[in-house]
Amino acid sequence: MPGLSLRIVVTTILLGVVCRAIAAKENRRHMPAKPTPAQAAWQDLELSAFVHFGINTFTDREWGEGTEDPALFHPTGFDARQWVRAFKAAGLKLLILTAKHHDGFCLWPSRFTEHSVKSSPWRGGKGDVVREVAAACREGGIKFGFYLSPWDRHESTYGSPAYNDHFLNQLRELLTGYGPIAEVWFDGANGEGPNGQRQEYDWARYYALVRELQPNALIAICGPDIRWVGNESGLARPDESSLQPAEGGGFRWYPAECDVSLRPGWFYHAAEDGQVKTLDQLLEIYYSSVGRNSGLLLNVPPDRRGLIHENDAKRLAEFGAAIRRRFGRSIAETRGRGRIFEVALDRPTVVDHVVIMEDIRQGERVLEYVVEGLVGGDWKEVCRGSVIGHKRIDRFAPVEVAKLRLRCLDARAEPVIRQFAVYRAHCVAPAPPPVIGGCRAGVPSPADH
Ligand code: FUL
Repeated sequence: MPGLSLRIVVTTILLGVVCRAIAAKENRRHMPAKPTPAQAAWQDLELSAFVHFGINTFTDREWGEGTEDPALFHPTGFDARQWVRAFKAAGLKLLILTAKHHDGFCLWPSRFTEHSVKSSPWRGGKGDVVREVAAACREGGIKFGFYLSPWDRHESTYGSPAYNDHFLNQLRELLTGYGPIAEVWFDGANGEGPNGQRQEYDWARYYALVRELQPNALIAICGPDIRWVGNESGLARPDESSLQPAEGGGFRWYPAECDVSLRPGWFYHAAEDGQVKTLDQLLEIYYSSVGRNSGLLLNVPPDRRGLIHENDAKRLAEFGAAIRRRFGRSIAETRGRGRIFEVALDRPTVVDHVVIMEDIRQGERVLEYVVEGLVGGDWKEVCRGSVIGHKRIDRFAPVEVAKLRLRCLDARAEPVIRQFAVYRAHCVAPAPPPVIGGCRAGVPSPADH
């Protein structure tokens, strides 16, 4: 009967609509927020390079006064391609350059100030560090972004409303002249300008300009897309979550970034050539940042030649090789949806690491998990944790297992595991890195950084 089949079709459609509405409501209840596509892509990068380079490189300082003579900026062998080669050896996938630090000296020939590379003897005043670095990144297949300090100790309008226009002019130059920008890093430091005045930063206009001119760029630190982890040691919390309390209640997606320098200072100082972090220190940082659901932004400051110093380049290569050695090839892995994920090994095998990833595009679902190994017929716990998020790396004392399983003990919604992978890294599993206390959670205010 056509009438009956029509009723069946209509009922089926209605049921489908109702079910989808209920599912969507459930999903909203359980999944307070999800990443934007750009945030999810950024979390996949995991490793980025921070490059502090500028007038301080030539004055041996960390913070310039703003009164430095631009003629001091004179790298003798500047080669951005050499930077990119060194960073790629370490597996770094994005480079963030200090286009302007607090001293106000611009690494590009800004039309809005004379305090820039155009007043320096480098490349006869025709040079543009930002252009060469952006081009080297494009050529090398890594992403490019910039740090632009709102605090400007040189600019005479600093401390007045006119400075916000000046800052926006400079921001516009960087956002329009150098191709795709992956990340804009706004440092919130706000000291006195040349007139002893402080500035009220017009963040809303800064953000609007980035959104307008580079909609795929993420705004970090004093910005809405990427959060400062709260220290400069490369340490995330064991339960570092991308779900953070939002102003006005609820949650927002706000992943953490750990910025840390390969050397004691952010800028290059010859006296620190012997203080490049050791491979073990770097690996600890990797575990406590990337291994804890955070991005690692590793600062590597070029020297006065305009090159990554040999000691740093060597360490970067060692770091990349160590990561590849440990995590280049898993013994076994699985993925999927559900609560329990099991991998059977061909034969009893010694293992010492697991790498767990959620499909964060579906949100951060897991709240508590345990990993167990089948040892002589019994399931024995090897590690446990709470947040997984984009990536969680757990290491444990080597143990011979026939099978390994991940059990999600608590979750906001059905876990979607992108990867549960098992490794034998052949390294002594050191004591777990320290748990940090006193770190700020949530939204950094400009004044905090
Ligand atoms: C801080 C700055 O004052 C430091 O010089 C450095 O740039 C660091 C990454 O951020 O706020």
